[in-house]
Amino acid sequence: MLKTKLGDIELDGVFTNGSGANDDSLEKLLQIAGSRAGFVTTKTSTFLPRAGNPGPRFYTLRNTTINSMGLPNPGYKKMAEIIRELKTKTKKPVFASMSGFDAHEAGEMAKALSAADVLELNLSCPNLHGKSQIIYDPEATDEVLKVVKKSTDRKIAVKVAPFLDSDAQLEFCGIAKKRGVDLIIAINTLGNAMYVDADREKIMLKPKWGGIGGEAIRMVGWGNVRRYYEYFKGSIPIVGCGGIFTGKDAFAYALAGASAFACASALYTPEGVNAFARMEKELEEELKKHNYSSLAEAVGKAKEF
Ligand code: RRO
Repeated sequence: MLKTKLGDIELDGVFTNGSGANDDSLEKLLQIAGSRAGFVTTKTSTFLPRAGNPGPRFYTLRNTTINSMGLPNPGYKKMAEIIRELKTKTKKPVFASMSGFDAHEAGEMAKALSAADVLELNLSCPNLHGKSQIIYDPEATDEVLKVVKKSTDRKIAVKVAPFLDSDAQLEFCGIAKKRGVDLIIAINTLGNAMYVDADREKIMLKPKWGGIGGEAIRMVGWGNVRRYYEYFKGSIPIVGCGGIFTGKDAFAYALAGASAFACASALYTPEGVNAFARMEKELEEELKKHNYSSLAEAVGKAKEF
């Protein structure tokens, strides 16, 4: 059984569900809470309920996923009710993923969602076309963080997009530091992707473009995590996300600098939440094989040439 710490949050279990993987109802969240997940993350909620995009909107191809869900969720008021109910049934920390479309919405939502232990600001949904991802807009990011920080006494995590440009990532790091972000969840899916089926001569998602997750983005995940690790030097803990299917994948994320791990694509399999127990066992074996006596000891230890 592995334990970890994210700042002063102690976790019995080092994995969580990456927001979006079957986590929009009390029933699904309870299933995650009943597994070896160390904490539970909700589907991102918005100010108003949303049906999301028309389908088909999700595919798994080998170990890669593409989605254009479009933020289907019951709205933040209902999500706050679900979280309150969930908190009566589990002792595991609950992360409320949220996405306000502007700073005012975010502030209102943050108050209600403070029923959770941590507010996870999703500044990186790739599927809201006609609206730039907040994370890619430094001024908007700064404003949202300022307002949310004022509206809650909870810890604040930011779910970040894959940065394909290191200087843009470093600019975000400066804002996160200035605004007192407590945790980084890296990375969300890689947007602007498309699945074209050559045999059918067809774009397979109804909304055409979507975000890819899973194996295809794992190296981007490692690279982004490492950059946060080097910038924050351990002062802001990192949850690694992107293509984690095995304990060995998680071990590599730890070596890059992550202290816990979020899985999304891996949960869209018949194994479901049982994947957490399997990966935990595999990760324990990796740590032992490489002579680490705890996960904390391995964090950031990837050797360099
Ligand atoms: O619901 C979605 O379309 C979605 C979200 Br909110 C997100 O953060 N990442 C993603 O790949 N899909």
